[in-house]
Amino acid sequence: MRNGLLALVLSLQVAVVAAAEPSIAVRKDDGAPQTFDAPALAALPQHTLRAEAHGKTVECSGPYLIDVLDKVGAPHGEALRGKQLDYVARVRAADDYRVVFSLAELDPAMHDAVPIVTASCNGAPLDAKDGPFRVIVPGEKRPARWIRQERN
Ligand SMILES: Nc1nc2c(c(=O)[nH]1)N[C@H]1C(S)=C(S)[C@@H](COP(=O)(O)O)O[C@H]1N2
Ligand SMILES: [Mo]
Repeated sequence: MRNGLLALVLSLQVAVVAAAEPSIAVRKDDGAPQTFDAPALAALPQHTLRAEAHGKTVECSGPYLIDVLDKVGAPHGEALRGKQLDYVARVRAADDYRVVFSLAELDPAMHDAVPIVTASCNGAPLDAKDGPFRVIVPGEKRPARWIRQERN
């Protein structure tokens, strides 16, 4: 546990290894990381959402972030209740930018519009600045948690 206030830390690390297929690594607490490349993410149920950033609407598709976290045992739906409501997902990008989501705001059974992990917006793959993967967060007034892969 990295933070004494938290019963569980779920960490989604976005990382690109030069010689390998781009993938994201997801880890629950200090468990073993599980990696997802583009085909693995595409194999999960896909959702398309429209969201606004800097006054422009984008349409992006991909799995719900919670469905990726489900693969390492994150509770959602009926299982997300009581003591689980302080569980968080930490997301880290290659530039070490970090954001946090509570599981409750990732779960479509709890929240109206929930974040996806996308590899393509407006019908095109993300470019090198934003991609290969980006979390799109509907309903945010600033896209500060639209965490993208970036190399500064
Ligand atoms: N990896 C990473 N993601 C990030 C950031 C960052 O510095 N690094 N900045 C955030 C902030 S504060 C904003 S406003 C948006 C900016 O996205 P844009 O470059 O597509 O406008 O990306 C967010 N995602
Ligand atoms: Mo920002």
